[in-house]
Amino acid sequence: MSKNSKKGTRKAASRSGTNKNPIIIMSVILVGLFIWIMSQLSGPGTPLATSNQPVTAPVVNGVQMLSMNLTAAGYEPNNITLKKDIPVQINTNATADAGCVRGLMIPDFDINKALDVGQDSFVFIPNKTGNFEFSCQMRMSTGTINIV
Ligand SMILES: [Cu+2]
Repeated sequence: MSKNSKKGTRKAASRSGTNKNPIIIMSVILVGLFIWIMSQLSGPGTPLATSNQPVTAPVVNGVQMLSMNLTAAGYEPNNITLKKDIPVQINTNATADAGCVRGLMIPDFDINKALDVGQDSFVFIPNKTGNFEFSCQMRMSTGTINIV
């Protein structure tokens, strides 16, 4: 009896020593699984609020017409291709929560607008070619105008 119980405690002691490895392996698997789940949640499959696809403006009665949504997420579209020397009318539609995105600066064309909630518009002549940035006054939300 006493021999058996001694054997039993020795076995238990040696087992608890080897039990450390499965615990470490389990922790590594759990941490790995957690990292994988987090990467799936914030992966490249998540759709963006604003599109980066270049948008062109159709010419109507000699004016390039472009519709632009102003929201808390920024300018949509925010990548615009225009033709040089043809006047552009930007028709804006701003949500009530658009905040500073209702401000629109194009410094290269001396444009600094404060646009109304709902519909508003402004016109300018893109008289030089190149890539130009537009943004809110604090430059938190930005976009690109490519004039060709
Ligand atoms: Cu801003």
